[in-house]
Amino acid sequence: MKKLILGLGVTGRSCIDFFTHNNIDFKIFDTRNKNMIDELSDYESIKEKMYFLKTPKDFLNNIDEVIVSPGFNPKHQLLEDISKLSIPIITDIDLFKRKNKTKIISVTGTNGKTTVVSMLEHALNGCGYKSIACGNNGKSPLTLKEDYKYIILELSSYQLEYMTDFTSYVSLITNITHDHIERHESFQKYLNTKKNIFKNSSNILASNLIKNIIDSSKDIKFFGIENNNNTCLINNKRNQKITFNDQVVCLNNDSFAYKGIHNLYNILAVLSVSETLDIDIYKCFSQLKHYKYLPHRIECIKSHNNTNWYNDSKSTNCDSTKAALEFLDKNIILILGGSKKNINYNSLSNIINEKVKLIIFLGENKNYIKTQLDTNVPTLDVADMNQAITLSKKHAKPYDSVLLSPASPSFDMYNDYVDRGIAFIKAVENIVN
Ligand code: UMA
Repeated sequence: MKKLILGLGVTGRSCIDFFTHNNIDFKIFDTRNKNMIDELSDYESIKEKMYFLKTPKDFLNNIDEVIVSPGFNPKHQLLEDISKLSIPIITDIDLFKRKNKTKIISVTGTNGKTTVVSMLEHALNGCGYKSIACGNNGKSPLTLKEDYKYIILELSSYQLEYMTDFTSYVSLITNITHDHIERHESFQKYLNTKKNIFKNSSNILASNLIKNIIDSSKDIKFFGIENNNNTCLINNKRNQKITFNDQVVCLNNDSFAYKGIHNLYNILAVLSVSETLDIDIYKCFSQLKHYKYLPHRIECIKSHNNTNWYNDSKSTNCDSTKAALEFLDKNIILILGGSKKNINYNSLSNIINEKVKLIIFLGENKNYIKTQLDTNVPTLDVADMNQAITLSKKHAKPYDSVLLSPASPSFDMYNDYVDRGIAFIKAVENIVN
């Protein structure tokens, strides 16, 4: 009997290494043409195990388990055939959990999950608990080589859709807003997939932002801000010792600046986990003081003639762009757009009217966004990043901000959001001086 791996990306490659190392027989299928796959030469020794584009007859004979990559199209005929034959479908995460019994902290959410797992990794290690963040942040847990006290798993809805083993010591949802509707078909289905994270979890934590949309019969402990009295909530309890203003959060005599209200929520998420793990909250807080934010998230990459240039390429939906606009002062030149996605851009109209002085549209969905936005803000269309930067420079006055926050994926022009962010940084370096 053999395993079948679907998809030859980060996940598929980690499965190949795992099976090879453990002497388990396998084959791989990827729907792309093999000419499109990078570094195929790395797999010369197993090329007879690899199949591309179409599967031969009787391909599923002798297959006892399928490991599917998160991005693999759930409607692909092969998955239907696999289900008809009742062959179990699992993920790299399930495979990992079979072999490794370390306590797991699972994190999901529409936005903020990579930041929360990296903040947790930073804080737990700083407090003396050896931990690592992996999963949707790009590191398959199957590649881990060392022992850890805690494994922090970032889980996307794509992974949660295919996973079978949800066991976690702590599971946490940062927030849930409209996203990935192409894949999940409706918000309700997307929400239900996200809620899988709570199955078989010893401690369930969630932001109070989603209190109204999740099942309160579950034993959920909420964290967040109670707006009516500006109090912080940690695991259902008001914590009067944590105070904050627009920029700074304090715990007794300790304080540090945070980057936008969405990051205050992320900080409270981390403090909730640390309390759940019985870690001293003061110690955890003082570790967070030294946390360095990840690139491509409201990252100030240049200040020139009193104009700040921000790279927020990670923004692939309206809520993250809204968070960036809320964080910055008025008079923003906003570079918006990318590849098409089924979201309603009208939710950005109010904040754009309040804060933005010019929208520069870049990307294939510019007309789609325009038909949905209800604003009187002037707009310009550009064909590439250099043009976007040249025009931003022309229109920027002292104390304005220029913000790349596309509220869209990047695949129309770039490999991913990192590639897009790097293109922005390079163009700013070349043009703004
Ligand atoms: N493939 C097919 N058929 C398909 C779709 C894909 O054969 O229908 C093949 C592709 O040709 C490619 C491989 O599958 O060879 C790619 O698989 P994949 O899309 O699952 O990508 P991986 O490289 O395995 O990366 C995945 C996650 N990608 C997606 O969920 C789309 C990565 O998240 C994650 O870091 C990685 O596993 C490790 O866990 C990326 C992401 O964009 C960063 N995630 C989305 C998000 O954060 O919004 C969900």
